[in-house]
Amino acid sequence: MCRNSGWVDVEKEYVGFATLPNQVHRKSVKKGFDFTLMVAGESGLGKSTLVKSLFLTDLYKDRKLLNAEERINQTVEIIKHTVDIEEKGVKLKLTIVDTPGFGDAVNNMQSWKPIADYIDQQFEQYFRDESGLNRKNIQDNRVHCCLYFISPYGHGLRPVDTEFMKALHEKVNIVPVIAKADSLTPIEVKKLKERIRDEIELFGIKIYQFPECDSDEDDDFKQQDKELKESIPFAVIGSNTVVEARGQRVRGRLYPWGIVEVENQSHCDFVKLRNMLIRTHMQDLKDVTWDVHYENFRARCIQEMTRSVLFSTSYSEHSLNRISVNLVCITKM
Ligand SMILES: Nc1nc2c(ncn2[C@@H]2O[C@H](COP(=O)(O)OP(=O)(O)OP(=O)(O)O)[C@@H](O)[C@H]2O)c(=O)[nH]1
Ligand SMILES: [Mg+2]
Repeated sequence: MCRNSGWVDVEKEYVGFATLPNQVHRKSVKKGFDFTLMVAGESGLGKSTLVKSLFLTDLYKDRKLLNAEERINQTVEIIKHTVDIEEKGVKLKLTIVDTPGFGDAVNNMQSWKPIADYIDQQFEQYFRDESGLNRKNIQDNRVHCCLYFISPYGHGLRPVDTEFMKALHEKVNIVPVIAKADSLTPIEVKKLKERIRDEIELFGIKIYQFPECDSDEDDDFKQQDKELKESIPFAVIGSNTVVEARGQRVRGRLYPWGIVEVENQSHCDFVKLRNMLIRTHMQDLKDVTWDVHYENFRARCIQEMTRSVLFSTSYSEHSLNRISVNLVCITKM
C-alpha cells in the first residue's frame, strides 16, 4: 500500500471493516426479507381474524364461507397466502399458512398429521433444492413460527392441544396464544395462563423459548424482555372493524357494555405478540428454524440415506455370499 495514497494514515485507525454491518444491511434490504407464519388451532377461534389484524392486510378477500353441514365434514385443509408488504423501503414477503377447520372432525387426535406433513414437506423441498444444482434461487417455504390457538372456554389444555403441540414441537417454533381473550376477565386470563404454563411443563411440551437477554442490555430492555416471557401464552383479541373509542378510531370490538380495543395493552397482549413477531424476534424465529428444526430434519434425512445405502450394500454382499455358496454347492455336485 502506498504511503502517499492519502488514506494510509487513516488506515491505522480505520481499516474499513467497521462498515461491514452497513454492507450487510444494504444487501439484506435490497434482497428483502421473508417470513412464514402458520396459524393453527380449533375452528372458529379467530385465527384468520388475528393474522389479518396483525399485518393490516386483507388476506382473506376471496374466502368462501362454509355452511354448517360443510363444516362438520370439513377435513384439515391447508391454505397458503403470500403478501408483499413494504415499510420505509424494506420489503417483507409474508406467507401465512392457515389451517382452517382444525378440530371439527369426530376424531381430532390425528388433526396434527396433515400440518406436521406440511411442515416436513417444506423442509424436504428445501433439502432437495439445497442439494441440487441451482442453489441460488431457492424458494424457501419453511415455516418459522406456528401460533397455536387455545380455546378460552376450557380449563387449560385439551387433549387435542397437547397432542398437537407434542407432535409439532420438534418441527416448528410453537407460540401458544389464548384466543378470544375478551371472553375472560383479567383474573381468569391470569389463572388460565398459569394453568397452561404448568401443563406445558408437565407434558414436556417444548414451545418456542425466547433467547436469554444479554447482561449488557439496558434495564428498560431487560424489563420488557421479562414481561414478554411472563406473558406466555399471549392472550389475544382480533378484530377487523374500526370503532370509535375515547374520541379516536381504533381497531376493536363493540359490545353493548363497551369497547374492547385490540391494541390496548391493558385489554390484551396483541401488541406484545405483534412486537415479538415483527420487531424483536423475527430473526431469532428464523435462526431457530434453521439451526434447530431444519438441522434435525436434515440430520434425520442423512441418517436414513446412510442407513439405506449401508443396508443395500450389506444386502448385496449377503446376496453375493449366497450366490458363491450356491456356486460352490453346484460345482461340488
Ligand atoms: N369475541 C371474539 N370473537 C372473535 C375474535 N376474533 C375473531 N372473532 C370472531 O370469531 C369468528 C370466527 O373467526 P375466524 O377468524 O374466522 O376464526 P378461524 O379460527 O379462522 O376459523 P376457521 O377458519 O373456521 O378455522 C368470527 O365471527 C370473528 O368475528 C376475538 O378475539 N374475540
Ligand atoms: Mg380461518
